[in-house]
This record gives sequence, C-alpha cells and structure tokens, in this order.
Amino acid sequence: MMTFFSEQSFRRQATTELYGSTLVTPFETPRRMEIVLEAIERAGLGEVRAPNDYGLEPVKAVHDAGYIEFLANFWPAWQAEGRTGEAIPSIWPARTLRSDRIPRSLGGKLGYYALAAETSLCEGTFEAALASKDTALAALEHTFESGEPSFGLCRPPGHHAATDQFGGYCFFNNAAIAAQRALDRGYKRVAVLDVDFHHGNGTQQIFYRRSDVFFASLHGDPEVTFPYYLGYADETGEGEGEGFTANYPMAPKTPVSVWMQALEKALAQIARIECELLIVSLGVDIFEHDPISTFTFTRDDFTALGERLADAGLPTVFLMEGGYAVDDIGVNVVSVLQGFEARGGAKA
Ligand code: OKP
Ligand code: ZN
Repeated sequence: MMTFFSEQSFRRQATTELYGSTLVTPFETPRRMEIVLEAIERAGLGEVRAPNDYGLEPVKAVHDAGYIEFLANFWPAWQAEGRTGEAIPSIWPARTLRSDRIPRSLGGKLGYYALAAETSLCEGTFEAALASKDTALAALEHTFESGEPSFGLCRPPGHHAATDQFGGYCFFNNAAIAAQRALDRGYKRVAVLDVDFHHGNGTQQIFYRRSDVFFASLHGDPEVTFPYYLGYADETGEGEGEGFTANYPMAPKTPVSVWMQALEKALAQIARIECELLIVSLGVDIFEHDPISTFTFTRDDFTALGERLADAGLPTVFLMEGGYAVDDIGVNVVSVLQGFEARGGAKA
C-alpha cells in the first residue's frame, strides 16, 4: 500500500499541553510519526512518498476564511506582541456570551477559534497543518487515480477541527478536506468512517446537513469522554443530511466484540446508501494500552479491523488520526493496513 507523508509534519514541536492542572509534554508528539514510518519499513508495506502542495483552495472548501487567516497569521502576530510562549486559549464565547463578534485582540481571537484548551499554538503549527492536509489530499488523489488503497500518515490529526475551530490536537480537518475533494473529483457519495477513540466532532459538524458525505463514528461515550459535547447516538444529521450521520458511543472497556458489532452496523449503512469511496479516520487510540483512552483493542484486533474494512470492497483511503501509546502505534497502524491488504483490500 502506498503511504504519503510530509517531513513538514515535524514542524509542529509543541512543548505544552494543558492536562488537568499542569502543562505536560503533548501526547501528540512528532515521535509518533517516526515510529509509524519505521514500522511501515520493517513490514515492507510499500513506498512512502511526499505529497504535492495542493494549495489553500481545498482547505477553503471546508473551513471558514477567517479561521484559515487566523491560523496563518497567529504565530507571527503573537511574536510581534512580544509573546514568546506557546498560546493556550483561556476564554471562549461560551453560552452566556456573544459569538457574533470576533475580537481584535489575539487572545480574544484565540478563544473564538478554539474548542478546547489542551492544544497550544506554536511556531510551525500552521505549516504542519498544511502538510497534513496535503498528505490527505495526496492519498485521495492516489486512490482516485489508481483505485488502489492508500494511507495518508497525517500529522497533526484532523477530525476534531470544525469549520472554524481548532482543538483536540487538530487544526485542519484532513478527512473532510479529502472527502470534499473526492466529491469535487466526481464521486457522488463518500463515507467517512471514524474509528478513533474520540468522537470526530469536526467531521460531523462539517457535513451534518449534507447527504453527499455519510459520517459514522465509533467512540467513547461523550458522557464521560472528550470532546463531551457531541457524539451521542441521537445525532443522525439534519435537514437534507438526516440519516447521513451515525454515532456509536460506547462505554469504557467495551469488549472488542461489541465494538465490531457497531462496525457492522456502520458498514451496512455505508453499503445501503451506496457510498463509492471509504475514507477511514484511523485513530489507533482504541488500543488497550493507550494512555488517554479506555478501549481494549489488541494488535490482532487491529488486523481483524483491517480485514473487515477490506471486505467492504470500496476504494479506501486511510488517514492517520490519534494513537498515543507511542511505542506501539507503528505496529498497530501497520496491523490494520496489512489486514486490509491480506484480504485483497480493494481495487475499484
Ligand atoms: C485527539 B484525537 C482526557 C483529555 C483529552 C484531548 C484528547 C484529544 C484527542 N482527560 N484530551 O481524537 O486522538
Ligand atoms: Zn483520539
């Protein structure tokens, strides 16, 4: 399977994550990428290519122009104000405040465009986010042109990024950008299947009122799991999009067999509404030893997941999302991809 990866992904080197009451070294570390690349090489999975630069048009097709400009300009503007530390939002247009005014102040903008506080802005973040969406787009293009599956080793991840909000380690929604591009390239209906431990709130929000992208997410119950305020089972889409969102929240320690039953339901929906392309938001933080998650996947379960996805028989693009058990992330990702390939996964 062809992998795409950009060295520019390493340009985000954040040193702080707000975790409880302390600043910790971010779970979403660049080291994750080195481990995945090593595992790909060791397994002989196939070639790793750098993506082309697809510019800002595909980002603008999904994200708000003011938001993109904010991310592009933030770090230089922050430094021009004499600020040297990483930027962490501390106030939001929460329920009782106005959200129809975007403050001129950088601190005000920071909260306006954020949905959570763990993710700092720092030098290189914008460049890495651009590289990540290019990685997703290159993978999409490869699958579009060849029918072969592809893997976009995206960093930073994307599925929490909404139209005009960053957070949960995400800035641009790589899966949404790739899905939109697929539609623009002529696919009639695309499925985004999000298997990351956390709900893909950004992807859901972006397509919630649309019927051309079906979004399904299997994740930790928002009653007890980040991002808390989206991802309940009764969220099924709105208006034209009614029936084109599906959520499968699950309790901590949910057995993999139960998770697999939810996957069956999601795949049945994908087949029934005749999606032509499968984009997998591949978070391997469903791993039993993930430090911030509570599902119970083993390495063999990841292989079985890959096999089952291959049986869906669709052209498939895998895009990296989470996974924070750094030493195991490579083996876990490669297990999914090799499971997929072993089952003859999908030429279209
Ligand atoms: C990003 B992705 C839990 C804090 C959660 C943020 C998690 C972001 C996950 N106590 N912190 O979906 O893997
Ligand atoms: Zn996650």
